[in-house]
Amino acid sequence: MEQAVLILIKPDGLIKSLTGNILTRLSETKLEIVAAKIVRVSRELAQEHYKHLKEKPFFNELVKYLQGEIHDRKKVLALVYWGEDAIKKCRELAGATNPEEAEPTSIRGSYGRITTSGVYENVIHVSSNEPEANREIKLWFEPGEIIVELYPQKELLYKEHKVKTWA
Ligand code: 3AN
Repeated sequence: MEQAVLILIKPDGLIKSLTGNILTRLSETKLEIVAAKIVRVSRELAQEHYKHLKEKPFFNELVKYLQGEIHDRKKVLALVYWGEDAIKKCRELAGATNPEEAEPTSIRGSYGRITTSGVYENVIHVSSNEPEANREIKLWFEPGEIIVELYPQKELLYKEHKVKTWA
């Protein structure tokens, strides 16, 4: 079954210069990249992304981590991969959530760690299932930023809507 998955290379992945390694590993899946961008993550976006973990004791630290406040690297690389069994393939490569339990050759097993504050710094986010992938992709990307039509779209006509353009 063809499906889409959201991948985030988190601030620890970026500060450790792991982007190239991670993209090379992901290319083993033969999936297609259909969207990619660098994002400065707002508190609102991070909270919405991790809303299923709102009640966890590590929630605030996790939000700060995704915003890059822990690594002083305030950005993430967001990508959408698309193709056959995309979620399963990417999650296998990523490895378990806890980097110490992750298979040693997986991305998290190779590069993740547990900080003294207890948050798992696991370098990469991969959507956990199809409904979550759909929710997350719509949260991180606008329709025009994805080169295929993954979801139904609608057109709105905005009047006196301020947009930025090159000067
Ligand atoms: P995954 O990212 O593998 O889908 P989630 O969504 O349960 O796992 O967790 C999101 C993030 O929250 C993880 N990537 C990790 O950084 C952090 N996290 C999850 N569980 C824990 C935990 N028990 N202790 C500390 N941090 C955690």
